[in-house]
Amino acid sequence: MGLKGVEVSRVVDQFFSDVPEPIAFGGLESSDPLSFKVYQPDRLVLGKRMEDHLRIAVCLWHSFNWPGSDVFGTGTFDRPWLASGVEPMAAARTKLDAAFEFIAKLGVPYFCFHDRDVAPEGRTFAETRANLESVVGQIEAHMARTGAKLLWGTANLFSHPRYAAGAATNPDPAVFAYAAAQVKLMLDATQRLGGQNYTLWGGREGYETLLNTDLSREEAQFARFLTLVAEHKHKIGFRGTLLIEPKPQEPTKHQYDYDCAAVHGFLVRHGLEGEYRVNIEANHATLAGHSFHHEVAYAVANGIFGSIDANRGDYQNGWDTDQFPNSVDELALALYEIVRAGGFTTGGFNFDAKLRRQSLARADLFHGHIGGIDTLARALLVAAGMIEQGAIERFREQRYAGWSEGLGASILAGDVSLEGLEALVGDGGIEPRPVSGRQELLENLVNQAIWAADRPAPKQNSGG
Ligand code: XLS
Ligand code: NI
Ligand code: NI
Repeated sequence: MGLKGVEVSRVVDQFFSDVPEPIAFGGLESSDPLSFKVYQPDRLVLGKRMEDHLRIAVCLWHSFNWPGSDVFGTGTFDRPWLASGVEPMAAARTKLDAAFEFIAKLGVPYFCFHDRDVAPEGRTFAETRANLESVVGQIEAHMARTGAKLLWGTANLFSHPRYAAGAATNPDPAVFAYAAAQVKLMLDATQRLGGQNYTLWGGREGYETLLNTDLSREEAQFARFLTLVAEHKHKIGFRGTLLIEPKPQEPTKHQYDYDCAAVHGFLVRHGLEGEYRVNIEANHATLAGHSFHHEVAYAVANGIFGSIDANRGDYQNGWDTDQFPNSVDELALALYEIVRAGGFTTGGFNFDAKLRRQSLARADLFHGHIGGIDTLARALLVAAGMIEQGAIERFREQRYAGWSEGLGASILAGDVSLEGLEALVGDGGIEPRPVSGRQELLENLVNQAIWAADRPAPKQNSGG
């Protein structure tokens, strides 16, 4: 195509001109597809603004740095800055213009990006670093102009051929060093931009075949890498949270950060459990054979819950389809765990979701996000309803009540031995009586909360 930089910036001056106004709340009665049906940033839910509960972010990779290609075909999307022949730094600038126009029109508070989404790799590391530094200055200006904030930054340690055999877990220490240098730069950039978290997704930290893989070496390397990152965080005084994003496979056959439990075990083995939390992606839970609800509940229960990559998979496909979420039923259960645990601290809902390859219209990016945001908002109302109603929580508490007193408390305190328990049971002093788990009743309560959330917002609770 060979567009020159100047021409490209003119093309994207008002890239989303089909969507002239910021997206507003229209309510369920509105027939305008470019309006929110449920999401009202100022609406109070359990005493907190919807926007502050959900902390929504737009991701720059799928939405602005992916051309709509798949393994069988080239890009289908209208993304002029990705055309071949465009000068890379001019392309980066116009891409950012379009991205921040989108974020501002969508009206969400946060965004997330990889170093390579915004700044091209140069011929040398020094050139790459200079590219990133210059682009970070432009991001700062966009943030000041629009008020958008950085939820998290991350380094792309998987696209370049040097990372084919992994980054931290590469058999070549030179690749480890290169990855470390890249993360150092991006962690610095994240801090400079006031990022709330820094994420590491180990896309190629795993293996293709065990025949050429030394598992124990790779684990030690990975632990060393994550320790270096945590040390640098403290050295520069970065106050955000370090996050690890579990995913079981894809692109490699097996990835070490398989799921929340595998990550947690790894962190504990290496004394890093106080340094990292997890960024849980819905579709990655599906790929690991778990429900999203399970992954969130596991992270909350083990004190490592951090942030969410919102999307959904396809239950018939075994890959990361990254579709926009649209199931209130599924998200309500995850939100129930998050809200009852006190909600996000530094985390939020990042839309790590991509359009389908045939969704060619520029406005489709709005439709994907609007639908996902409304689904989250409705799921939040359902979760709040479940919490306010309280029956599920009461049942769970009462189910374990025996552990807070008498026999249960003395077992947990270590006051009774196996022999002691045998004596107690043998004396006939203990006779367990099975009780109902009440699953159907509890599932009905969830459905009732889903149906009840259809009621319009009470007047005193609705804001602008
Ligand atoms: C890929 C991951 C990736 C991370 C960021 O499957 O979800 O997009 O979120 O590197
Ligand atoms: Ni992700
Ligand atoms: Ni993913």
